[in-house]
Amino acid sequence: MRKFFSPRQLAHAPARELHNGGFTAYAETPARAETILRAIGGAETPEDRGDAAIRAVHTDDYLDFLREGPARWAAAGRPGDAMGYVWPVVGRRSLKLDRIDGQIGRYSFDASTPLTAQSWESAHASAQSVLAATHAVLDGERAAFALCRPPGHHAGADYYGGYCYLNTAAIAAQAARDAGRQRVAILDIDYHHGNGTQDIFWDRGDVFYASIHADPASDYPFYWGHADETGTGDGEGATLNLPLPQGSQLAPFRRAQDQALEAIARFAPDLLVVSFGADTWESDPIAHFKLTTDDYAVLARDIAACGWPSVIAMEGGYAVDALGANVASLLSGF
Ligand code: OKP
Ligand code: ZN
Repeated sequence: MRKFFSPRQLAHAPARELHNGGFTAYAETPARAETILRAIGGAETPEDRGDAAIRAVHTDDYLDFLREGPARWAAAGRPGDAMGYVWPVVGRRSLKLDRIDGQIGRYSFDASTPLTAQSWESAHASAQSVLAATHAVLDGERAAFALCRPPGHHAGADYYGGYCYLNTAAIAAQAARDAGRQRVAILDIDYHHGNGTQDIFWDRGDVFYASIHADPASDYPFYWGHADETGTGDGEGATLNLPLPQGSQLAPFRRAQDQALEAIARFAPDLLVVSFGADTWESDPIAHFKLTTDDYAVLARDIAACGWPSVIAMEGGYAVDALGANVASLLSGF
């Protein structure tokens, strides 16, 4: 299988995050990518295809903010990484404010995702990796892997959060649409609900979004991912949320994935994007499912058996010592 990763994806390295009321070391580290890279025997560096496919998903003003926010933060005399502390209550106007703190609130949704001077470079490179994998599949590969880091599925068209800045799965799906594939499905098997991906395709019938994740009644991101969220307008019925309780092992996870795959089969996609998080692993430090390393090969075989050309985009997974083996197990199943 072809695999893609750019060394530029290592530059982004926030120092710390707000976690349960205190500051802790940032969980989404460059070491995650390095350990995956070692376990899968390296990856091709993607060519830089520029911004067009990113602009097909994200708004221009949001991308300007990702690039220019860190300099505005420094110009305000602030040390370290840009971090927000005030957000517009849902329903407030999306005002174009000059103050850096107001802008952070406007373009993000949580306090666990700092913006650094390197975030744009790494997020842009992460998008190039998923675009390279997508084009490999469009050109005939059965499956390709993008070692996306920073991850993407929490980022919306105009917001970042959950360690995500550019929505790589959405960029892949939209690139496939723009290359003439009529129907694209996204299967999100990260521990957390992919709220950004859901929002981006919420009112569209051409991209199906199915997610298996921890019940948002108990887990981040809380405000998305409930079973009654099914899309709207042309997208009514094209979103499928399958929340599971903390502690879930392979059996219930596999049943939920079968349900998702059956729904995707009815949708009949021309291409599948898999948002893969290994934070479903039994000892992940920030998550609470109970999958084993071998389980990822089982899940991957079930997906591969459906026969859809597949782009696999890396999302979460924070047990760095086990991460390489977990990703290698998943890829072995394809
Ligand atoms: C990103 B991905 C809980 C803080 C939650 C954000 C989690 C982002 C997960 N105290 N931090 O879906 O793996
Ligand atoms: Zn996650």
